[in-house]
Amino acid sequence: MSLVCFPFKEEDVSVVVRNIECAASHPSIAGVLCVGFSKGETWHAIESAKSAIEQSTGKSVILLQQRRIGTSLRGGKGDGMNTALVYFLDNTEYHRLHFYDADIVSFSASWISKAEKQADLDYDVVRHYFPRSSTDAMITWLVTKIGFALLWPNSILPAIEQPLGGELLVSRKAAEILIADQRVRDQSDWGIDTLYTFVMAQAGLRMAEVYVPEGKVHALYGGLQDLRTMLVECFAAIQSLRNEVIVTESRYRIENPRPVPEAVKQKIGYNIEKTLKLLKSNWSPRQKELLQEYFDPALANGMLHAIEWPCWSFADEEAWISAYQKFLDHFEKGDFDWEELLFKIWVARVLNHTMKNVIRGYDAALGALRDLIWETQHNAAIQLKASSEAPASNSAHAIASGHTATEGLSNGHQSGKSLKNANWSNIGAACTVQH
Ligand SMILES: Nc1nc2c(ncn2[C@@H]2O[C@H](COP(=O)(O)OP(=O)(O)O)[C@@H](O)[C@H]2O)c(=O)[nH]1
Ligand SMILES: [Mg+2]
Repeated sequence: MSLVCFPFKEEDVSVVVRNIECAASHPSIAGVLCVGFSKGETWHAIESAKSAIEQSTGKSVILLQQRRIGTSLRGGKGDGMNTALVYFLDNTEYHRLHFYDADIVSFSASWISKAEKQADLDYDVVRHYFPRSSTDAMITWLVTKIGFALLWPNSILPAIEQPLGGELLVSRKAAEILIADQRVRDQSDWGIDTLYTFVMAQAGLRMAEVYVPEGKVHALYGGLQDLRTMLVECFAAIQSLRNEVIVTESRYRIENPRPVPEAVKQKIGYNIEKTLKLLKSNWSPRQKELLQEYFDPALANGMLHAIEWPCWSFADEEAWISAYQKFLDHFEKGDFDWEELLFKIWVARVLNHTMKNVIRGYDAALGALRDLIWETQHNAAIQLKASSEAPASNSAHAIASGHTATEGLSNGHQSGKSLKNANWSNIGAACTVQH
């Protein structure tokens, strides 16, 4: 029998309670663990509903406040998920642990059944993946998947559809590996999903992805501004891993997707007008200096023009890959100016994607995102191959230092220019400023 965990902060209580009831009613589930950030309104609503659910289902509902497991980073969802791992490992009557976000309106028993059925084939990890709108998942595509493709192009990481997804099942073996890892315990913030996914791949765990055709309908953000903390923490998580190597192979299986529902295809995931203002906001003289010191002139000039007039065509795929490598080397989490630059350049990239790819239709937009990952992965793998075939002294350095393909790309010799030939449609012209 399995345990389901819902990590929660403050959510629509009727949705949360319904989800707890749904999980507790499932025949494979013996207990539902709710791990709260604090004892707020949602906590009290669960507390009030708990005994009625226990009586009607005959299952235990456990309500825990998250422990402070990490010590250096902000205490957030990572502490919540790690608190659940510790509880699961201490309570050996449960064989598997499922995680689901508490705010999912479309959650149903079939999500649990799908994961259980796949885990019966001895997968250590089963992840759910969903149809997404073409402007959704911009952190996943542009930060996590790009980072995985650049840094570990030969691993399974770039192939994982939704590496930041909070819906997954882990076996006891996977939970033990995760919690034994100091890097996981330390990642108490939004970076936790990156760390879980990375450590699973590095440990060579058997991983499967199952497709949920109805999609994940959940609480929406007001605009890209609300994603700033998540962006910074997810990027910093990748950056913290940049010198790691993956030598193991994982067994990996993915269920084919189905046609994407029309409602998902037509959804625009953020407010474009509100977002345009973000390019003009919070500039400091130091941000402009950093921009000019570290980034390609076309990108730097484009960002400076965007302060005066809304423009984004400079933030194309190639510019993003090149900037990403600069951030990998120089970004400093906690430094406001670096965080603002990452955020604003990402905003410009999201706008560019929207205006260049999304307007050509859903399939073209998703195609452009997939091509970007594929080309980035391919180029990084070529670099890695070249460095391993280089004369002994060079390759010895690459291996001994644990460096990966991006070193070759970012140390000035290639500077992202090897990506020039990538098969990205280059529709955007240089930014022009109109008054
Ligand atoms: N325990 C705990 N749960 C959190 C925390 N932050 C977010 N959550 C929960 O994690 C899940 C995912 O968060 P959400 O804001 O919906 O992220 P998104 O779906 O990626 O936009 C939801 O159930 C949140 O209530 C936290 O600091 N601690
Ligand atoms: Mg959500």
